[in-house]
Amino acid sequence: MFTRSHADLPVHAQEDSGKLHCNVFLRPVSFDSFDPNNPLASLNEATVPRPTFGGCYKTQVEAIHIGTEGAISLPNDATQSEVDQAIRQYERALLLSDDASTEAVTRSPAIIAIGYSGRNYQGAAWYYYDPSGYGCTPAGPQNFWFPDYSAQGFPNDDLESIVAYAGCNTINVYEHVSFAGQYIRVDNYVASIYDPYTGVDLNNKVSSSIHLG
Ligand SMILES: [Ca+2]
Ligand SMILES: [Ca+2]
Repeated sequence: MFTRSHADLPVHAQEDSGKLHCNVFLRPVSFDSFDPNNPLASLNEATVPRPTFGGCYKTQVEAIHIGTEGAISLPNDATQSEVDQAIRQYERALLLSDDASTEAVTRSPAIIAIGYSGRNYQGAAWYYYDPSGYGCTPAGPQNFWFPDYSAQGFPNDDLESIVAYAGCNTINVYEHVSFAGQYIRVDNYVASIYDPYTGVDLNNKVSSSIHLG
């Protein structure tokens, strides 16, 4: 599904610094039952922890290298397709090692999603991580919450496409911060944040998201 490179990107406001690739580390939340229409009502705890902003970089290779603490390293000229394959191969290798061993291992942060400012996986990219390294795999926490895209320099009202990784294959994206307003459920990936069945269009409107296994 990734056929274009970042070499021919349109000019975007985020490009002023030339750093188009930003890392953000999310935290899981404990909840009883998930109601996508009112997620906050299902929480055991009163507040959702704030994500940690990990900084922005000039290339996807650099952002992922630093975000995964060197676990995923690619040549600087790696294509978007090669990056996608490398992330999925690394996930599979970790799952196989889980099956082969019951010993706890120290993991690097796992990419659970990549969001893009443009449609069709183009533009500025934001890399969402689980710091524990398990994501929504069987041994992982199964859910991650991002309550406010406008906080900590993260681009608000800009998301237009998104890809899920590490078993966090359901992404609920919300129109407003704190999981309010209209939402769209994304399964695995979507090239445009638009639901043809309901007519809901959240392109350039998303302000919070929940990532579920
Ligand atoms: Ca956008
Ligand atoms: Ca919004």
